[in-house]
Amino acid sequence: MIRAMARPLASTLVLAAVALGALGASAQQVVTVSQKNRVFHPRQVEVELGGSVVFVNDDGELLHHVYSRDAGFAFDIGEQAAGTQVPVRLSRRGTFDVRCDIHPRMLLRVTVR
Ligand SMILES: [Cu+2]
Repeated sequence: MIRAMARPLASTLVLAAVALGALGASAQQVVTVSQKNRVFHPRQVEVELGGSVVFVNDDGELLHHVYSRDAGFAFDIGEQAAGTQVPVRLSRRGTFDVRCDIHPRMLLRVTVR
């Protein structure tokens, strides 16, 4: 009798854990920033702590190379081919600048709340 009941209970617990995991993932904010005509669109974004900025190269055949060297926020995704997307997760509050190593005029300001 005890054995017969243990199984459905275990299945229910597994389902609950999966549902919680899905909720946690959907709660994390994802902001898309496009790179087109050698400009970030938009040029300024706000993202919640733990969220991500997804950098999309929408620029025909142009390479881009997104990075930040601001203290505490430094990252470098390397050369990014047109048509690709690269997510960057934000794990610290503050404001920092993002630039392109190939096109020095490109500038994006990111604020993590
Ligand atoms: Cu660029």
